Amino acid sequence: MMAATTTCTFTTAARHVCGANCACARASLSAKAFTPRASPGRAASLVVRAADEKKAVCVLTGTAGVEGTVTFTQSGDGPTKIVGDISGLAEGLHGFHIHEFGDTTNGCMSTGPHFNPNGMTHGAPTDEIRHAGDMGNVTATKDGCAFEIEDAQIPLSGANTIVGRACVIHELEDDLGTGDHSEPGTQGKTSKTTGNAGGRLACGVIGLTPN
Ligand SMILES: [Cu+2]
Ligand SMILES: [Zn+2]
Repeated sequence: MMAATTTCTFTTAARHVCGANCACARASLSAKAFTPRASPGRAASLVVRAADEKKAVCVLTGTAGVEGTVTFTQSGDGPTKIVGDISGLAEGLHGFHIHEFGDTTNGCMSTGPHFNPNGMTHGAPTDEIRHAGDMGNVTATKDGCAFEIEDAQIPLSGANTIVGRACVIHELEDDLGTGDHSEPGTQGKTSKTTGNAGGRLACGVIGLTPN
């Protein structure tokens, strides 16, 4: 068995460090995508695997000078891999979520709340109780914000697909549901619904893209 997959393993974490060694994971992904056919006998299974890989992209734009691109890749029913690159952010942690609607008619506000098909409260991506759309925080440095996330609750097909929904990058750190929830309301303290992540700096609709 050719094992080109185990040198880098990325799992969902509460915080995703941007600008870290992301090239390693990209190399791993590329190696997987372009694994040469080892023998005629392996060819059939490789073809099936390629056909079962789905890919989507979200181009983030906003009014705050923040922009970026996020790609989503899923093989079969496996976890979805996210590779993001966002510019224009202040240094520090920023909440990153999948929101319910792919509607940007009123900018990022019309993308609605966090994608929450299971009726949960807001949490960290590693929590059992969380919105499906809770991707935690990404970290911006002076060099920008490049990140990798892997998550099992954001499929690219089926009843809970995120295709046609939106990704949103926020002004502030997401408190992951552990902060102040004393003032429910759009301008209040709403840790259990928003993570108090502040304004929506940029967003985009998640759409299918060729493999
Ligand atoms: Cu959000
Ligand atoms: Zn949430």
